[in-house]
Amino acid sequence: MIRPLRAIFLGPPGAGKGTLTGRLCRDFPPLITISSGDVLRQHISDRTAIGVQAESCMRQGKLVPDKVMIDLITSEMKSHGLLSPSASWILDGFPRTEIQAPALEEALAVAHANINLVVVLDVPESVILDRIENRWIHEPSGRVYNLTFNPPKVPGRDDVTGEPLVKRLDDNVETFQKRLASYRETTLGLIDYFNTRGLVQRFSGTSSDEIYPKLLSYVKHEYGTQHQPLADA
Ligand code: G5P
Ligand code: MG
Repeated sequence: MIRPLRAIFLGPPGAGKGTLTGRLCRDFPPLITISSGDVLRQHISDRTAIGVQAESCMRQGKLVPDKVMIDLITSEMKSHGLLSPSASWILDGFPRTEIQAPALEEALAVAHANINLVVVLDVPESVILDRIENRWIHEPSGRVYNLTFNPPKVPGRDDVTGEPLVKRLDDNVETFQKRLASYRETTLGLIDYFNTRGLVQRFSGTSSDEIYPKLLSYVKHEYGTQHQPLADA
């Protein structure tokens, strides 16, 4: 069996989407992930027009308008050569509304590269607030740290570049509650949308270390002969 992986990752804020997609890309080298949040943060840092609009939405825990996100992520996929039947990729955080999903599927249908997996992370809300308060990121790469779970080797510095780590503008209790509400209101409906096509696989747990071996084993089993995994867990 040789099958490209074309996956969407869904889950509440702080569920570990970035952490787990990062591990899969490490273990399946040809795999590429695009995080919609990381793309937006890069625009904010570059002070583009999209960045200015996104910053205001993110500060309020609101979603960025669908049209902006659809154009942004499909052109990002295009520039990475992902609109092709042979490419393997994971989208983290996009699509997340019932308007974004069919628009993405339309672009993928033209490229004969339809989504073949939707991963839903079930992590209890009670454990994720604490994660967010302790999160630090390396903005240019999107690498994510947590002061207790995976602290940087040198405090305040990225492990790879040594550059300073920063807090995300939306990682505070008030905005986090709004992000959670937005997830419940919009993204939960999307899970039903993909469920009707038989694409959804749920992975549950209270820790990324508990979820990752299950995820790795599934991906290895379904797609593993094309991407040789480097590690078992
Ligand atoms: P984002 O950037 O997509 P969210 O809210 O969906 O943001 P977030 O917060 O990035 O999701 P995550 O990626 O699921 O969470 O989680 P993560 O970063 O891997 O882990 C969270 C923290 O926990 C990290 O510090 C990590 O180290 C730690 N951690 C991981 N596992 C464990 C564990 O097992 N134990 C412990 N103790 N810690 C752990 O979107 C942000 C905003 O951008 C806009 C919206 O405004 C959105 O609010 N946006 C969009 N708007 C419209 N449409 C879209 N498609 C949009 N995409 C983004
Ligand atoms: Mg993330």
